[in-house]
Amino acid sequence: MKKILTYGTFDLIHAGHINLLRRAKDLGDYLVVGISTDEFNKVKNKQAYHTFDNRKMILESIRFVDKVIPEYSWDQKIDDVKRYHIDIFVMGDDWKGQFDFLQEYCEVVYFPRTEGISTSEIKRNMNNN
Ligand code: C2G
Repeated sequence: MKKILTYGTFDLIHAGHINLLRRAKDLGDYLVVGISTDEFNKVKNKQAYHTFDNRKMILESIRFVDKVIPEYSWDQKIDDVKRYHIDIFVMGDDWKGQFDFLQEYCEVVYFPRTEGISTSEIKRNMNNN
């Protein structure tokens, strides 16, 4: 069984997130997603609209996703790769190069971001209406 791992806030889930999750799952058989806790979002300077529990529930309902774990620190990735026996780590290419240190433990793949859509853009449009 080929196991895949990715992380994110996944707030106001949209086609860009779904494209990433689908392509990640297409690389293997089992997709683990680390979803940022509300506390870790503060560290990332991100203010999510949905709470961790709501974002987790939504992710768990996506058919590409097999397991959702909390992301509470920048420093948990190596432990997670080992704990879940991950074969491929995946992120969008806005993170290109940032996680190459994981190549010692698993393959690292950066997918092109989906252009023209982002959670912050959605929030901006909502605020302007
Ligand atoms: N993404 C994408 N296309 C978009 C928007 C997002 O491919 N239009 C991807 C991002 O590149 C990321 C994933 O979807 O791989 C989740 O995006 P975010 O929720 O914005 O995640 P981020 O805040 O970048 O958190 O430790 C890693 C961090 O937790 C990543």
